[in-house]
This record gives sequence, C-alpha cells and structure tokens, in this order.
Amino acid sequence: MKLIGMLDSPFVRRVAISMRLLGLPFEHAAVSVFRGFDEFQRINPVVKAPTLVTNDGSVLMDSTLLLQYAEALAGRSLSPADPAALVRELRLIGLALAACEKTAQIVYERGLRPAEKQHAPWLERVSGQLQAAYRALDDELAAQPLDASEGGIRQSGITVAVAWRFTQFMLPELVPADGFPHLAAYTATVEQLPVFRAIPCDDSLQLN
Ligand SMILES: N[C@@H](CCC(=O)N[C@@H](CS)C(=O)NCC(=O)O)C(=O)O
Repeated sequence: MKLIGMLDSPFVRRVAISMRLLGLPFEHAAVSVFRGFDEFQRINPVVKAPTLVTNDGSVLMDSTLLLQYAEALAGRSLSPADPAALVRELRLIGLALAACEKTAQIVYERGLRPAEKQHAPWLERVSGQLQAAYRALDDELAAQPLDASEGGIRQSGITVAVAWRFTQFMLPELVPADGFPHLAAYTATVEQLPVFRAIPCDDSLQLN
C-alpha cells in the first residue's frame, strides 16, 4: 500500500499514525498537492491528500474512508464499539476534523488569494468556527481526559492531537495555546509518543 501526501496535512498524518498503530505496513510518498500537482495528478486525477493506493491498485481518498479500510484490513478498530463511548469518540473526531478544515480554509484564503481579493467577513466567519471547535474540544477534555498512551490512544486522541498541532503550526495567533490548556497539555504529551515522533507534522523525517 502507498500513502500519498505531505505530513503537514493533518488528514494525511492521522492516517499514517493510525496505520502504524494498526500494524499495517505501507510506503509513504510525500507529494504536495501544490508543488507536486502534476505528480499527484498522475496518481490521483482529483489531487486529494491523503490518497491511498491499495495493493490491488485501487485509488482511495478521504482520511476517514482510508481509516475505515485500514481498520477492516487490520481486523480491529481504534474506536470503541460501545455506543455510549462511540458517541463521544465521534463528537471529538468531528470537532477536530472541522477544526482542520477551517484551518485549511484560512491558510488557502490567505496563501492563494491575492491580498486585495481576500474577503474579511469570510475569514472572520471561518476563524469563529475554528475557535468554536477548539473551545468545545477543550471543554470536552476538561470534562473527561483522553488516553495519551501509545497502547490506549484512540482515533479521537490521534485526530484531536494532530489537529491541534496543525493549527498551532499554521495559525498559532488564532488559537493561543494558553486559552486552550487541556488541548495544549494533551497534545504536548501525545507528541512525545514514539509513533507521533516517527511521523512528525513535517516531512523532515521520512517514513520507512
Ligand atoms: N475530508 C478530507 C479533506 C482532505 C483535504 O482537504 N486535503 C487537502 C490537503 S490538507 C487537499 O487535498 N487539498 C487540495 C485540494 O483540495 O485541492 C479528508 O479527510 O481527507
């Protein structure tokens, strides 16, 4: 299997970390959807990161769908089966994915659109949505801590930590860490786990 995409994408990183925790071997190709557009297009004409090329040559996209396939291959899940635990798990993952999406929208608006064409009300709206997602996540973690161990971390923990790290990397001024102490502390702990260190938020270290 081959996972395509840069690890500064939280969507790529959550899949890479999860596949490693599930014990699934894969190759990683750090191809950028921007700088490597043509190369990416040859693999997946839709140019979405992450893309997974399966062993039979199928081309899959969307991190949540890739994880669904990975868990089927591994024969186990990184999420709980019990409905009451699952509902919290899914709420946390949904909030974290919304935060990733809102961060990316702001990065794209600022980075791709000429300054005179940037739409301040849109940036304000998306920034508010981003802050609302992280506020809700911080409250959730304050109410009930998440497992931060390599053996016990769930998909919610992986996605929350990856999301927070991504936004801190890209837009630290919009969500100052001291305003979200539970998220900051949880992510700081999780980023020290061997699997997170092996798959960092940039591509300075290559996956094997
Ligand atoms: N919902 C998707 C979001 C993936 C996504 O938006 N990835 C970005 C990279 S961070 C991308 O492919 N951007 C290029 C584009 O959409 O044209 C997922 O979970 O995989």
